[in-house]
Amino acid sequence: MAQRWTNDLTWNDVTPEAAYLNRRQLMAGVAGLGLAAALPGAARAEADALEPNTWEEITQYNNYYEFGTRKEDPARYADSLITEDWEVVIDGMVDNPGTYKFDDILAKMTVEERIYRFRCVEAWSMVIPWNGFELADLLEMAGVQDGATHVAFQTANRPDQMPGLAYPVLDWPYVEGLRLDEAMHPLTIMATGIYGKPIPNQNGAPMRLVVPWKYGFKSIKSIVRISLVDKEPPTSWNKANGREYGFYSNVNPNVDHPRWSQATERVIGSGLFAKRKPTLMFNGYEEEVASLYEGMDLSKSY
Ligand SMILES: Nc1nc2c(c(=O)[nH]1)N[C@H]1C(S)=C(S)[C@@H](COP(=O)(O)O)O[C@H]1N2
Ligand SMILES: [Mo]
Repeated sequence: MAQRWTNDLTWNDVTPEAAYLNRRQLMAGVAGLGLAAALPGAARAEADALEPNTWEEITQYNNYYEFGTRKEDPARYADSLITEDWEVVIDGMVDNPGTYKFDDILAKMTVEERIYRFRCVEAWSMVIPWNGFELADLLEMAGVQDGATHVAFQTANRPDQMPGLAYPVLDWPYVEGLRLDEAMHPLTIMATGIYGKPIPNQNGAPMRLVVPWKYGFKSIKSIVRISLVDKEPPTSWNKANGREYGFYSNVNPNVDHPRWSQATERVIGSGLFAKRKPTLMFNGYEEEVASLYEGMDLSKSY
């Protein structure tokens, strides 16, 4: 008698990985055009060896306090954020200030896949296959003026769509900042997708910053304003607790958080008895970014 077999997998189970493979093939195809080659050499070779987390891990375990402080809250509540007709204000020390439609920005930018390590200050980590464009390209479009030294970013502030804003966990809206040379670095991207699909709301749709050598909280989500300024801008976590969260927040296994060690990290998806691995200096991007901090005392400029 023929053995009965029921398939308990649906296309939902396989689509993200399938899309990912197609994306990889696509990238292999465009490498000759120089798009994939844009990623600095060592980081690019490295990315090929990284094993990304699953779609489920990346989209069900999130920090996005505008939707609640539990890891499962953003996946549950962030659908209420309306991302259609999204606009981004670019202002401050730029030649072309204005309100830009997200769709118009995206049409002008070169979107690439970037597989990056992602290390939260809470000492967990993932590997995420982002799609996005270099922030430098957007800043060049805006025309950065002489004298600008930093870039300030702001998240949407919509109490009707973001239930977490009812709680004074942070001084809303969420704000972040980078030094201009950090913002212009080729590893710094604006992510608009994951696994070749549009970035889900819980991960910061329609456009969020990704700075892979810094703790995750620097990677501000759902950006509505980008301002070129001439001094270090205030940042949400630094305002909340300056002793625990500095402006730089570069991943550094030698500088512990006042309440826990940063020497190792819990690898998300490695099971109940989660595997820990050693945290790497600048999250493994030392070769690319260490020169930005030459001469700085990293225990003081944390
Ligand atoms: N606006 C906003 N951006 C945010 C946060 C947030 O609460 N609000 N959390 C940060 C933190 S602490 C981390 S670790 C990452 C998490 O990104 P992910 O959910 O895509 O993994 O988003 C960062 N960006
Ligand atoms: Mo984080």
